Amino acid sequence: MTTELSGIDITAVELRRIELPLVAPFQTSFGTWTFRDILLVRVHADGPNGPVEGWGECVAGTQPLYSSEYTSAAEDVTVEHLLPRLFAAGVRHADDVEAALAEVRGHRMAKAAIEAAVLDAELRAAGRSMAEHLGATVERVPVGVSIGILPTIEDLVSTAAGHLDEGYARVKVKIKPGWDVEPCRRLRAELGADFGLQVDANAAYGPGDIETLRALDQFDLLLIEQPYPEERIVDNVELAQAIRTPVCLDETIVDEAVCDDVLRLGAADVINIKPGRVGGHLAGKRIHDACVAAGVPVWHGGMLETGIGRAANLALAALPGFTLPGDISAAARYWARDIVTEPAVLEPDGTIRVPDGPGTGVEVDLDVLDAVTTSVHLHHPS
Ligand code: SMG
Ligand code: MG
Repeated sequence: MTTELSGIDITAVELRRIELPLVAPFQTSFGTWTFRDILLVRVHADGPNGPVEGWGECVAGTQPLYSSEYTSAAEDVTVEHLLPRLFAAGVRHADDVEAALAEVRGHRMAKAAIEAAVLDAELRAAGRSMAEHLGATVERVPVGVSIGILPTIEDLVSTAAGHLDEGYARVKVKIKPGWDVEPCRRLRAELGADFGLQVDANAAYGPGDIETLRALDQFDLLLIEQPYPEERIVDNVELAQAIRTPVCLDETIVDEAVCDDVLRLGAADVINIKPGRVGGHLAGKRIHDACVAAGVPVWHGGMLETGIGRAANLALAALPGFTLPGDISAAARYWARDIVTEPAVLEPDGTIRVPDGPGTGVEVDLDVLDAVTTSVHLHHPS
């Protein structure tokens, strides 16, 4: 990453909460999401050629169920602890956001949204795309779709078949104890041996479940994602040795240091990168680089983002180490309407185009956004 960008002077930061209904309920081992309650960060700044703005999306959920972070906590820490430090440090470059906020522990999703907004504004000021800035090597990225736990296995088979017909490069199925081996068996029996299939447990299992997890080996899965709780790193080493299915970590990888431990211990065969979870797209890029150096494949996760967050994710997912399809689906998979930016669409070959305009390359539709906004506050330096 270079800092040849000339920087911006931040004049104000808008924090906006929006609420968007999902097109269908999304159930995981930890709960069901029917809508998204999202904190957006909008940076207003002066650039070398005049005023610019940039947007960042916080991926925290309404409740602290996927991780300890949640939307109201992200808003609170941003107002009380992060923006005062951002302003006091006089940050002019996205590269400097992480250091300015470092003394606040954790709260990576909140920090990531601030960094994303500063980066978007700085790149728009420079007329440069986020994809190019991060080091993208492709113009389109292969994508899959993540399917929640459904009322019946028949529903799952027909939903998966529908997404494969649409052209998605693979499907990911949420699992939990009691909804694991049989759903996979039926998917393989009815949809064939050849399509890309992976599963995500969202930490619902423990070492006592190893026989169930080994039973999944027969289905030739691309990977099993986050079988055990976030902190159980050594148990993952044992699991990775005990089963054939590649073990992937999501929730565990909260930053570069943990990723380093995981790589050194051999606790994962594959790493899921979510910029929000690791504190930003710049940290996400560094984790990508570390995984590439270690020979460990990565793929881009998703947090049911709007077009704002998804555009930034597409830029990162275009880096060369992202060799597996991402959880970056078309807008229509998430939202019945909204849609706060031009919608991401699935290409017939199972890819989504990486925006190449300045910053994230998408424009926010303020009329649509205003209609779904539940609160908005403007914060100024000093
Ligand atoms: O954005 O398509 C998406 C969702 C992908 O399954 C997805 N995300 O653990 O990977 C994961 C989950 C986290 C969100 S669950 C509500
Ligand atoms: Mg996951």
